[in-house]
Amino acid sequence: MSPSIGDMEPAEAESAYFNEYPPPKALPKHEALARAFVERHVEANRRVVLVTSGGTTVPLEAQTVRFIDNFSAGTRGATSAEYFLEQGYAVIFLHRQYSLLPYSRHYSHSTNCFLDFMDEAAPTSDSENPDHGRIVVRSEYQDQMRDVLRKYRYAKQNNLLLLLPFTTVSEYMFELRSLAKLMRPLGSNALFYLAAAVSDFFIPRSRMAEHKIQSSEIPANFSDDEAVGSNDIYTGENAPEPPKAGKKLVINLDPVPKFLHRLVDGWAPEGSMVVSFKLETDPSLLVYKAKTALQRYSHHLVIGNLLSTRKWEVVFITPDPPHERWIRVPKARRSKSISGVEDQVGLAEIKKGRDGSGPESENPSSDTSGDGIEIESIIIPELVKLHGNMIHKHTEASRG
Ligand code: 9Z3
Repeated sequence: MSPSIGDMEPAEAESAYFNEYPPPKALPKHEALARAFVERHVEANRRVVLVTSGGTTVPLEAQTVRFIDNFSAGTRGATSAEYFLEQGYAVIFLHRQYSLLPYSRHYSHSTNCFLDFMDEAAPTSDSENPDHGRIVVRSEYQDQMRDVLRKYRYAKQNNLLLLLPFTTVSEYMFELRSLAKLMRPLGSNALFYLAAAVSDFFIPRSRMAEHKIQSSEIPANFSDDEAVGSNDIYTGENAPEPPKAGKKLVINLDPVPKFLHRLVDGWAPEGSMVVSFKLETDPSLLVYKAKTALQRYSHHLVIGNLLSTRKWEVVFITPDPPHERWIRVPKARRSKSISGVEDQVGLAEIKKGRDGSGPESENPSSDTSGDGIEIESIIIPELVKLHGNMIHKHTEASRG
């Protein structure tokens, strides 16, 4: 039996994985766009960040009817992209198709439906149709929408934001590999911010059903030459006596190869900064898992977050002291979150000699207006400082 990809060395796993899948149809077009984008910003000596965002799908069939997905809506990625743009970065936004996008995210939630921001004004005497008023933004939203619209238009007009979509986990991998290589001319001005929730498991192409997995037996005397025999249909383990209601489907998934090694050691530009995210649900595991990831891949920063508190706190795990640094939205500035559990803020921090003043006292903010702030407005400026330090060190080192 040939070894599974999970048992191979990183470079071997890379060719085995990428040989198994056809590249995404949109890849050549995305590459052309990214090449031109990178060239423009190399010329301007601008920093460029690749932000990955949203979940990935894991198809169960080659002609995909069903797939496995995850919870990520792409809030972290889309919000972070806006703050990177504010910091003067150009952003390649590699996102799950239909997940949240920078700027338009403010109006695309079902709870924030753009139609609720609009109104029809009273018809005026010069209206073409006396029944038709102009469509306008409601007066209470004018300031907020003007602000978002201006930033959006600025990013677009100055070619600072490149939106590239993917859907499946393999499309994500192909795109990431190509983009990282295309970013090489940027050198240390390149930053990788891997916020996408990438599936850890997949069905290798060689074991994947071509057609829709059947939930009931195909009759033995079914003799259409075009049809697939019921024995050929991938359904995993069938119950010995299939219940009348239908077959059981057992899905057998392989681990997705960890390409962070390849990104850090091969694809990404020399001197660039690589930041990955670690997501956990168990507070007692978060710091341990984030530290292990940093050691394993020898990159520059792991940002750890818990599913339940991710809007209010994250931990920066770095190779240099202080090694573990918590970033929190002060208590008074935390926005409500439907899925969040505020009681869990602080639980993942291993208490060692803390002054007992409580997690909410960190990152004190002089601004006490009480309005909610987004944690990305704290994360990104901190990260930009770290990236600046790295660029500085790299420039010094190359001067000798
Ligand atoms: C994250 O941890 C992101 O912060 C979230 C953002 C996915 C939690 P939302 O889209 O959520 O704003 O709702 N991303 C990385 C998650 C991940 O899959 N990391 C891998 C892991 O934990 C390592 S690359 O093993």
